[in-house]
Amino acid sequence: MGNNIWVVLPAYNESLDLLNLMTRISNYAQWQKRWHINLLVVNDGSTDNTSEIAKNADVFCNKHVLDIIPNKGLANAVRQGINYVLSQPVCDDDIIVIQDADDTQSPFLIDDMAYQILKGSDVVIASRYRDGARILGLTAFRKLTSWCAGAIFRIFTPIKGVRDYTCGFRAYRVGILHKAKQVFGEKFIEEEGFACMAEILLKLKKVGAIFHEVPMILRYDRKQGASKMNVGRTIKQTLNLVKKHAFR
Ligand SMILES: Nc1nc2c(ncn2[C@@H]2O[C@H](COP(=O)(O)OP(=O)(O)O)[C@@H](O)[C@H]2O)c(=O)[nH]1
Ligand SMILES: [Mg+2]
Repeated sequence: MGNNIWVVLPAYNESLDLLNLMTRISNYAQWQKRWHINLLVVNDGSTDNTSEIAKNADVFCNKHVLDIIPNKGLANAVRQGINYVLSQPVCDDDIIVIQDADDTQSPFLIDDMAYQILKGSDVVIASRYRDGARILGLTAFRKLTSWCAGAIFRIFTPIKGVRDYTCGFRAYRVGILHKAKQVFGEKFIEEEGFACMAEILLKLKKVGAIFHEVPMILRYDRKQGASKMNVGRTIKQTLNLVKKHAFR
């Protein structure tokens, strides 16, 4: 049985929201009794004081800060974050949670996600498209683009148990990530930018992962900083990814 949860936060210029989130993760770590919580902030060449905030934050769990200089994008940060955790003394039943650093997703949901992993899932997604989910404060345009992306993936690259292909808040069993690294090596995450989120699911499907979703309340209204997503580029990357993987 695993005892460790590693919460990985890819962070690029998140000085306005990071401390609030780290405090909530600390509260979660203090409240729960089941897991040993480790927090890894992957500061991706931020030009604000994200790195200092991460280093100075006083939290009720083990804390690591990885500085990448200069900024290389979300996919690289996720790749390096996963590699960092896999190089630590972890076992296959430990869990890696990746979530946005913008304080829009509650860390207390980690409890439900980890429980689903204990029950046998390899990947658990905090989903915007399950009963009980809510999206607060996101523009209609962003809601529409996310929904369309989901519809395209469901039609062309369906994965059993998955409705939300693009949300970054997920829990992964360490064993399934090890397996994907064995099979794909450095090609596990090839896409750049936000498209890597869907790519990770498609690659994990190929190594036989079991997927599950729990409903998430997305509190975009809490976000103080600007979104880092370039919508036009993400749409282009998404369509390319679907083309590569469709009907395989
Ligand atoms: N490491 C890294 N993280 C990034 C980059 N761009 C965005 N992110 C992070 O990816 C996550 C998602 O970005 P976010 O602005 O929350 O997107 P949105 O919530 O979809 O508007 C956040 O944790 C960002 O800090 C980047 O260039 N590098
Ligand atoms: Mg976000």
